[in-house]
Amino acid sequence: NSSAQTKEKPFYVTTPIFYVNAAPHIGHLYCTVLADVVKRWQQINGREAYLCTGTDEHGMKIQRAAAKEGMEPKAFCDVNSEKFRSLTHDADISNDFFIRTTDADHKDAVAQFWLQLKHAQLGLYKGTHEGWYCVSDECFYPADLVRPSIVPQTGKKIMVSVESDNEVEWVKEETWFFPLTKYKDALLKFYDENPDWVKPANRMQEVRDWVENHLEDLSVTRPVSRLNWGVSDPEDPSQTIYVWVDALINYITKTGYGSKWRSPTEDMGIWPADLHIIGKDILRFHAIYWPALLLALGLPPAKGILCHNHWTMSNRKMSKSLGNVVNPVFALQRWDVDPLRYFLMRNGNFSKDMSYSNDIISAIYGKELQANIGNLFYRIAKPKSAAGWSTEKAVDASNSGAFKELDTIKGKEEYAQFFSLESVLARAPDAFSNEMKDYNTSGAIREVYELLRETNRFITDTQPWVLAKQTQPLSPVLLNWTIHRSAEALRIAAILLQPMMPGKMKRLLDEMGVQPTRRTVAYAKPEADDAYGTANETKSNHDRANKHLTLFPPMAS
Ligand code: ME8
Repeated sequence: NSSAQTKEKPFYVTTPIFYVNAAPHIGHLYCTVLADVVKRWQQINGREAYLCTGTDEHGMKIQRAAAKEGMEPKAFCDVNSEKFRSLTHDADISNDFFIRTTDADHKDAVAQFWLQLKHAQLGLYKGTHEGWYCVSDECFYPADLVRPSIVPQTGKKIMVSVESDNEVEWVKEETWFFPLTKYKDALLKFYDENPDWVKPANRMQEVRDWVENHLEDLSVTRPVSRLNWGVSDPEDPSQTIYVWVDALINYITKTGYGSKWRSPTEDMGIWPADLHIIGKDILRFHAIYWPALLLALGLPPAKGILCHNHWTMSNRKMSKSLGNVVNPVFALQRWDVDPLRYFLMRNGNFSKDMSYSNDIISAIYGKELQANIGNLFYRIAKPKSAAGWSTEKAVDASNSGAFKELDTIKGKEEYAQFFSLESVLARAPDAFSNEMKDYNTSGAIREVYELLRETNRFITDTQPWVLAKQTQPLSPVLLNWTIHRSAEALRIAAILLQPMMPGKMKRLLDEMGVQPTRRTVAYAKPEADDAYGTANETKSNHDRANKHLTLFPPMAS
């Protein structure tokens, strides 16, 4: 049938795969939560979606880290990879795949990709390579991008990368080369045809500048004498494949490359990815090397790259090498999963570095989660016997056309406050979606925050608890109207915030009696759902007020 034929390819989003030389930190968690939010956003927009994350386990950096611990590399990787895997679980990440580059299917995919690359028309060639190699960044730097430095503790003179400040060492060796310079025109053409390929735009410009001015052929193996922890060239076992080539291929492994497909004439499953989410530190690998490698095989690159900035502690990039890291496991325990996810998505951005601080999280928790969402939830979902209203009755009143009675007072100055929520209620859902189109979670959250703040203000102004006791003819309908508009705002906000706070928003929507099938973005507009309400009257008021209605409990400081 034709609908099956035209069925949209599922959305496929990826995170970088993380080095296992040390335990995860907040930066890794941020990127993974962002990818999860993107995936869940697609899902509540009705699209099938997949998320791949995992760990990068080969290469010199890991080989040395394992040796330092006196461990076999694989055993070392097992221990550290597990920390990343359990973090995805603890942070409620809905990843479909957790890839390890030591997985058999991945090593097989790398070997096949390698052979295709070697025998491609503009394929690999062998030569002598010399240059400055940085083990910490796992890449060579051109001579104009290194500088002398001194190790403060020892006074030792070393050379470091200008970009990352990490130590570089001079190496000269026989390796295979990828003729990257021959792909210059193809890359520039690709960027021309896809001007928004890398977001934000200044990052696209950086990539372009690099391709125009700094392109060099890429040394893509290391002699096995120097590096044996990796995938070796099946035809030339004296060479181990460069860890970055190995790592980038992860994005196609789980789509079935090597096992189900090898060329674009076959069904590539969920490839090409719709979005690679990466930090600015690894832009060049993703925006230059990776598309060039795929172009060499005639395969399509991902449809887009989202490049985020870094979390800092005391103004320095949080990094495993520097040791100034926040342990995400402790942070999750301290703040709980959803509040931490909310904070990361609220303060994450693509234009400047972001500072991590418990004081900031604490302030946001109090002001936005407890006093705004939590308070509105408490006000709206109060049991009717205590408050004199119910959302169920309010929804019924809306369905029965009772609000038509209010037509007579619309536009009258003394009733203005009753209609003061309408404009923001109408605007917020689209505004949220627009921000999410650019993956701007921070802007999206701001829209919902504004909606809920206005709704709390609306309730304070209209005083439903007073209306509930009044006996004027319009009082009952005004009461239902006030509760209905407030409940709509809360229901819509909860639907939209599901990707950021899946657990808390599920509870909120459950308590409001919103049916599970009515939690998609299509329902996130006023009057889109005509059958919900806090019908749950069986629990004692005390119980509900003190326990069940506290969405964001007080934090121990
Ligand atoms: O580069 N703030 O792995 P990696 C925000 N294995 N995000 C941060 C961050 C910070 N301070 N520090 C790290 C590698 N990240 C390679 C990737 S992909 C085929 C191979 C995040 O463990 C950010 O997304 O160093 C960054 O790009 C990534 O972790 C690098 O993780």
